[in-house]
Amino acid sequence: MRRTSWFRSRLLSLTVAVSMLSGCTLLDDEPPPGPPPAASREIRVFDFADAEWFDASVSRTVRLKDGTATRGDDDAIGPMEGGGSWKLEGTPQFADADGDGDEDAAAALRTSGGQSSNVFWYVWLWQDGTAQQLRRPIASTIRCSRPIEAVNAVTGGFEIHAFLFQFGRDNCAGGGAIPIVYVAGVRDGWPVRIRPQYGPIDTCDPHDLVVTLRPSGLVQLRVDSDERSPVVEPAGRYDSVLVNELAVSPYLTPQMRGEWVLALAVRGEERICGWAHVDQVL
Ligand SMILES: [Ca+2]
Repeated sequence: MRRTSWFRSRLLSLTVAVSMLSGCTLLDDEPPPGPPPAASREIRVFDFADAEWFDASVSRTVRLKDGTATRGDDDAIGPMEGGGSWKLEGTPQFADADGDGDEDAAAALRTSGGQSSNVFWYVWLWQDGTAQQLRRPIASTIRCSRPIEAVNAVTGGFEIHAFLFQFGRDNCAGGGAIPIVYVAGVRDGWPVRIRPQYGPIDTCDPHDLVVTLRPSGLVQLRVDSDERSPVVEPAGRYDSVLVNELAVSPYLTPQMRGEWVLALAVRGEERICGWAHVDQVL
């Protein structure tokens, strides 16, 4: 309190001095200093248990009622063979993830059935008076990976505590062993990692990205495997770019490898994670 009074008195005396010098009355023209307005909390009353969700784990839309949904085997293919069931998982968390002043939510959907046992966390943005789900998850766990430890609201987004599943190192019984912590936010409508380093939601695992490429031209890193997604940084030249073995496997056709690759770009001591178009790195 004492510091506040001191600060106010300093501000007042400074303002008076400036007014006297300039001959105008700043006190009348300037709004009083104070904290920014609190984020709107309207999303807290949104009913996630009775809403339409997009399940990215099986690429389906599902309508929850009282927090659950079931579907028979009518159109089941692949992982949902035998039908599936869905359930609102955990407790939604609230934070302003895109910085527009309105609180957004992170909420999770569990998918069960066939070979599926998935939990995906999604951001729901508060827009136009309602909550709108982003289709790309900010955290996900599937049958063989360990459960997500926690998703907590923090300043500017959601902090995820999870375990990294490493193909070839971890097995289905044990799940992932390496703990990872990151904060997810939203930029231009895309889920992104905002801490500890800005980039994709995906983890650039140095144990997985072991193939060194030396692209001669500019490489544009993006936060997702999509030309419309935000850039991680301006297109640049890198000492090298690390990708996984599948990205260069001679046993896969270009179609199977896809047009995008998760890459760890090396520039001196820096390591920048992002999605690169294969034409720029191969
Ligand atoms: Ca917001």
